[in-house]
Amino acid sequence: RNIQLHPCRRRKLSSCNSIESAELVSPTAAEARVLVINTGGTIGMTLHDNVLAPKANAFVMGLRKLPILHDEAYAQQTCLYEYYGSDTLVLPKPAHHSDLLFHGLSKGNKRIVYTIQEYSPLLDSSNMTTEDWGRIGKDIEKNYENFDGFVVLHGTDTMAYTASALSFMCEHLGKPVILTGSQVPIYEMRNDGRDNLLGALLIAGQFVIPEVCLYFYNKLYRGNRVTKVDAGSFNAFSSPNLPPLATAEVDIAINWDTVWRANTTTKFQVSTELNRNVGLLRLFPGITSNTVRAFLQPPMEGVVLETYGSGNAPDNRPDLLEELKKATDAGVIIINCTQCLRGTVSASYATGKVLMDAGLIAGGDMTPEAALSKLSYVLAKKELTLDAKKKMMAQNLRGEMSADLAGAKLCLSDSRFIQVIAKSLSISCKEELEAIRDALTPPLACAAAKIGDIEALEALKEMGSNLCLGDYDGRTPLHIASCEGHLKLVQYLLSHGASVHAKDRYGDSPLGNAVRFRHKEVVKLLRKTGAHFTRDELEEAGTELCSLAASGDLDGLEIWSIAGADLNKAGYDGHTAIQVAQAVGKKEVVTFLVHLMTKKSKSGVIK
Ligand code: ASN
Repeated sequence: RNIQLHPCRRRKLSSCNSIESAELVSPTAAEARVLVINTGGTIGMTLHDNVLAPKANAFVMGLRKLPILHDEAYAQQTCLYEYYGSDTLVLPKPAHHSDLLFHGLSKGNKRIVYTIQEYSPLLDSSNMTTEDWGRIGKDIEKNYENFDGFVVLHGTDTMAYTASALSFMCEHLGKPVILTGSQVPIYEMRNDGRDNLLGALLIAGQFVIPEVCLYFYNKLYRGNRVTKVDAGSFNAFSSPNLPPLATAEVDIAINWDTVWRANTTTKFQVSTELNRNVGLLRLFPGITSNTVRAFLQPPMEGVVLETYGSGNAPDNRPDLLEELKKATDAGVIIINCTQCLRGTVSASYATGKVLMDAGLIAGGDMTPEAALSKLSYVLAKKELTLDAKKKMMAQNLRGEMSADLAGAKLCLSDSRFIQVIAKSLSISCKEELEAIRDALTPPLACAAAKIGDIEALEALKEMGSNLCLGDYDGRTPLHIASCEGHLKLVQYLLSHGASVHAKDRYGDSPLGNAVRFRHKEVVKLLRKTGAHFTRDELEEAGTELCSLAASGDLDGLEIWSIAGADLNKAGYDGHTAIQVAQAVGKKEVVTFLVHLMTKKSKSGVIK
C-alpha cells in the first residue's frame, strides 16, 4: 500500500527525486488533514493605535514564515497548493523522539496537512454571539467528511462558553474538535500561540478523540469542563472537576479512560437551534427578592442560579424562595450550580434542600458556562415537553458532569486474570497494573470480536478495558468484527463507544474492511453511524469499480455503492464502470449500474 495521497499528487511525487523513498512507500508516512477555523482572538492580533485588534488576511502568510508550523519544501514537492489551495499548510516531519506521539494510540507518524478558513470579520471573542457558534458548527458539519479533525482558533475571553455550546450542538460527534488561541499574539517574540496551535494540530490530526476539547498550555481539556481563570498567565484555563484528557509534556499522553464517547449508531449532525432566553444569576448575601423577581420575568425560560458551597441558599428567606418557586411553577427551568470553582452540588444541608423544594434542578459539578449553554440547547428543543427538558438537564449529555460514583467501573486490580499476571511479574502499583491492562486487553478484545463473543467483550469491559483501543497493528475490535461480518457485535461495539473513524496501521477503516469482505448489513450500519471513505479512497474507488464491472461482479458493485462510492467515478484511464461494462459487452452490468444509480438518485441512499 502506498502513501495516502491523491493519485495526481502521488504521480508527481514519484517523479520527484528529492522526496525520501520512505515518505513515498511507508504507510505511516501518510498525511492527516485538519481544518483550522480562524474566528479571531489574540493569537492573530496586532497592535493598532496601542490596542490589540484582529488583523485580516495576515494569518496564513504569517504561519508560512514559521518553520515549526510549515514545511515549504514539502509543500512544493508534493504540489500541496495546486491540490488544496494556497490556504493550506503542512507541519514539518517530527524529527526528535519527543515529537512522535507514543502514548495511547496515535495514527502514527503522519504529516499534518492543515487548511485555514478565516472568518470575516475576525472577532475579539467578547463580540461572539450565538449566531457565531452556529456558523462554526455548520462549517464543521459541512467539512466533516474531508478532514480528520478540526481546530477552532478563538479568543480566550469567551472560549469556555463557545466550547461548552459546541459540545452540545455537535450531536454524535466522532472526530476531534479542538478550540485554542493564545494570550500573546503569535507574531510576538515571546508568545504562547505557536505552542498552542502546534499542540492542537498534532492532537486533532493524530488521535480520534470524539469530543469538543480545548487545548491550552500543554493540556487538552474537555470543552464543557473549562473556565478561564487567569487573564495574565499563559496557563489561562482550568478544568476544576475533570482531569485533562491529554497532557503534552515530553510525550503526548492521552487519558483514554476519560475520553467521552457517543454510544449511538446515529450520524454526526450539528444542531444550531439555541434558546437565548437564559441567564446566570449569582446569589449574594442581602440580594433582594425584587432583584430576583425582575430577573425571572418573562421571556426568561432558563436560569443558572449560582449558589453557595455545595449548592446552598438561605433557608431563612421565604421571600426569596417564594420568587424562585413562583418561577419554577410558571415553567422556568432553574439549575442549581455552585459558585465554588471546584466541587459539586449535593443535598447534604438544609440550606440546599430548600432549593430542591422550590423546584430547582441540581446541576452537579457543571461549570456555569456548561449549565448555561446546556439550558440554551435543551430549551430550543421544541418537540420536547417541559418535563422531558428538565429530565435532559439532569442527565449527563456530553460528559459535562461527573457520573454518580455508585456506578463507577470496576478497578483493574479486581480482575483475577490481571492479578495473576501481575503477581508473576511482581508488580503491584496501580500505574504498572494499568500498563499491563492496556497492553493485554486490546488483543483479547480483538480475539473476542473475531469469534463474535459479546459476553467476553462484556467481561473485558467490566475489567475496565477500553473496547475502542487497537492491537499492535492499530486494529480495533470494530475492524475485526467488520471483517467477520458479526452484525450484532458491530452494533454492540458502536453502542459502547467504538469509533467508525479508527484507522489501523495500513490506513484501513472498519468500513473498508466490511466492504472488502462483502458484509452488506455491516456496511449499512457503519454508514448509518457516519462511516465514510476519505476523498482519496473515493478517488481510487473508480478503478476498483471498473475492474468489478469488467468481471461482471454485481455484488461487489452494489456493496461499493452502499458504502458511498460514486458509480460515475472514472478509473485510472478516465473510463467509468458503465463504459467499461459496455466495452466488454456486459449488458447485465450496464443495466444493474443504471438501476443502482437511479435508486440512489431517487432516495439519496440505497436501502
Ligand atoms: N480579548 C481576547 C479575546 O478573547 C483575549 C485573548 O484571546 N487572549 O479575543
